[in-house]
Amino acid sequence: MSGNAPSRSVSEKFKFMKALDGRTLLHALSFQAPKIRLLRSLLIEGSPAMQVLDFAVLPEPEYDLPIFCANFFTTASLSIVVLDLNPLHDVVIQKDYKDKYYRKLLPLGQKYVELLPWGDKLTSESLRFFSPIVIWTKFSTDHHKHQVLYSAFKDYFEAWLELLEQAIKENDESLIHQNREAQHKYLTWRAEKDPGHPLLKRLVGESLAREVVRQFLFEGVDSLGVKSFLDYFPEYRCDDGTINQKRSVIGKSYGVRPWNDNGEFIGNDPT
Ligand code: BLA
Repeated sequence: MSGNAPSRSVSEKFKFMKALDGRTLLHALSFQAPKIRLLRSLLIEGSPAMQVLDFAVLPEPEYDLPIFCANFFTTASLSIVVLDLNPLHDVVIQKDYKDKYYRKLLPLGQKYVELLPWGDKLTSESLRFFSPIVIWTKFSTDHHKHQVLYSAFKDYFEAWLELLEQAIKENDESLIHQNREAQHKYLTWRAEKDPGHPLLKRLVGESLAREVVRQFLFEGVDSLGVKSFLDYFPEYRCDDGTINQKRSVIGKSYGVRPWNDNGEFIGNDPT
């Protein structure tokens, strides 16, 4: 590459990618806006009938807003879904944070509890990034369910946009720091352990997958903070100081929804 060629922006570089199979297409979009540090979406159109939407909106650190997260993986037979306003701060310990954002949204969560039921056991560590209204579901792919999911997506996104509109900028430096670090911890978790990584590696190869993950999907992981994965999640440290490659050190748990109708966590014991 010539020395004075303009460097391509991140979104340009990942805008359209063709997978190693020569057929699957990956399409990336990203935006910034007032109050929004990063809105990004990765759409994967594979064959036969494999589709992925990984859509997230990450606020500026001056706002303690939840992170909007829509994660849909579907094949001809199976759909795996996470749809949530992922809490920025702990909603089990920090009751004031939970009440601030989720108390009013509990009826919205209730609306989909039966239509999109709890998707059985999952990586236990994921639970701390989920809110009392999380939709975590797995189902045999069918058109009707996809319509319900689309309706849930619209409802959840509208609810999040309303929170965004009402959000007031924080001026206290120490609170802004806490927000920034919480977002960095979230990005650090997902950049290392997101369940989609193995498939992404198979599709585009290890090196491009790593770039997509660190520079696009979870952009900010290398700039918002200096702590490492093991600083945040020391339980993953192996004897030789490396990161345990297992996705979970606890294993899978929470076979039933661990939140009650009042949004209280009732799954203290991950078994
Ligand atoms: C599976 N994706 C899953 C599962 C969850 C999530 C909970 C079930 C497996 C498990 O228990 O871990 C999603 N987990 C999340 C999210 C958070 C979390 C959103 O902790 C947020 C904190 N998914 C993608 C992309 C691909 C993808 C880009 O986002 C593919 C390129 C695929 N997700 C994917 C696949 C599975 C999956 C293939 C099944 C893999 C498995 O169960 O091992």
